[in-house]
Amino acid sequence: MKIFVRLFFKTLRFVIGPLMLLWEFATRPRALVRAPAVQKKLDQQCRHLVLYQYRTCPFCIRVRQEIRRLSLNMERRNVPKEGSNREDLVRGGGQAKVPCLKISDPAGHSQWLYDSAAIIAYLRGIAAPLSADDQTPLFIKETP
Ligand SMILES: N[C@@H](CCC(=O)N[C@@H](CS)C(=O)NCC(=O)O)C(=O)O
Repeated sequence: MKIFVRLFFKTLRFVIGPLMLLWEFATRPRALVRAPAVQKKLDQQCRHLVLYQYRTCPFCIRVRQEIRRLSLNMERRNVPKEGSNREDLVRGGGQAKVPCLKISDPAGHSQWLYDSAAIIAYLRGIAAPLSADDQTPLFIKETP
């Protein structure tokens, strides 16, 4: 019986997974285009960020869409059932839950931010001050 239940969920994932990725592609937002100097500054900040994710998790898709919209370039790590990424996530953040944003400081300390809404709020926060600091207009045009 257990094997049938497992097979059922595996099949479900097999069918729903590609549909979710298709949906992610079809609903991808337009990426903001910044002045190169501003983007470069932001890229430097984003080097300290790593998103732990599942490819077909709806909460991760929500975060990835916002990353795309804000044109943030950061590393993403998939978290399979076993492996070093999951071990790092559990050891660092305390939970095997995604999405999770690892925020490292230059001294090597890390904070682990769970919850898609909190991650999106944080990412909007780091993207926003650059427009105020910099005299160059932050968003100069949008691309399709
Ligand atoms: N409220 C959370 C929900 C996150 C969530 O439930 N993530 C699922 C994947 S879709 C998860 O990691 N579950 C634990 C597991 O699969 O081990 C958010 O918005 O990020």
